[in-house]
Amino acid sequence: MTEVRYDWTQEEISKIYHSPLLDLIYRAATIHRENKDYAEVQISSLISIKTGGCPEDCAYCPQAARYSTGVDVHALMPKEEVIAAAKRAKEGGASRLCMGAAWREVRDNRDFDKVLDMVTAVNELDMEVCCTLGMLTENQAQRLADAGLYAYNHNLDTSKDDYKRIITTRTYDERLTTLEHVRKAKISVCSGGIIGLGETTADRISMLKTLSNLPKHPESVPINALVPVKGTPLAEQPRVSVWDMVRMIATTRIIMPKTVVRLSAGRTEMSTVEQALCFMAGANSIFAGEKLLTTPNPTFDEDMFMFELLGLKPRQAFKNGRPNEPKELREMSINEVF
Ligand code: SAM
Ligand code: DTB
Ligand code: SF4
Repeated sequence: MTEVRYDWTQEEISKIYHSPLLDLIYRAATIHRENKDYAEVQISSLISIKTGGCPEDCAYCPQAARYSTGVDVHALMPKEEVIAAAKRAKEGGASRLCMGAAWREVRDNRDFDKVLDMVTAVNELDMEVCCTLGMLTENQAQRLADAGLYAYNHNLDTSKDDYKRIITTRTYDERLTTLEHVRKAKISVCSGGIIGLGETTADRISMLKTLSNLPKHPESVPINALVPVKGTPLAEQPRVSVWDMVRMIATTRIIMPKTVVRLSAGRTEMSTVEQALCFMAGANSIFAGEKLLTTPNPTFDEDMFMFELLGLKPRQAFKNGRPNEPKELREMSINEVF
């Protein structure tokens, strides 16, 4: 069994990232097969429950109010619409629903009460519920856990040094503090980043170092390729090469062997062959459904065709136990992925 380490150094990760590509893929694939049912891919579906008008200045984001991106601003979606979308996602094969809100942070108001209600309702559909709502206090994380939240997504996006170039309205440490609050509430942690922001490879490696040096590895790490959106400061960024995506996924798989690695934004630009390489390199999760939050994504049908072709199968919900199980049981199961 592969040893799980929490003390990876920049030099060690860099050596892995820069190793000859086929050696890198082979090593990642070997670890993947030692640790998991490698043919099983978790399908998560995204729904934007509150869109646009965000006060933050994240340079990549079409939902930041300060950029003219053509994204329509929507208030919080009614619960019935969320449930209908969750049912469609489940029919499409998704075992997890991730609800995203264009908020800087959660406020203790009626909208948060409504989100808690949505969490409970989607949980009752036998789906793993995930939220990505911005920063959380310890108490808010606990309230989400009590409502039945399974996972929380909160990305680091890039390295600590590069952060100020991408976002000035919050700090890296604030991001890490929210991850601590999520961990403390025994919610599964989902945290990763974006490549193609104009970062250096050292920044990518540094972000992976931060994630792999956390007291526990995140249960999922999404690797997004930037979707350049007109109107954002990063609109003219060139698309990332698939080789960079493969290197990033393989390195993540090697240093966090038990983590679910999600091939996230950017799949519409990738061929089936390119995505197959990412699965070979250790990716075992995708976002499915024709939209991410505001940008396009392959349809469920296209993905099912790809799964069939590659011999992949969707992972069932709650393989690691349920959030409402007795606390001790949940503590045991939450980091024993697969
Ligand atoms: N507002 C919350 C937050 O920032 O945590 C939740 C929603 S936010 C849109 C979730 C994540 O989407 C970001 O952290 C970022 O990693 C990703 N994202 C946003 N725009 C993107 C883009 N254009 N391309 C790739 N990923 C993007
Ligand atoms: C993540 O890492 N990627 C997703 C999800 N977590 C919330 C979001 C991707 C957003 C891409 C741009 C958009 O559709 O607005
Ligand atoms: Fe707001 Fe999140 Fe977009 Fe940043 S990434 S502008 S916090 S919605």
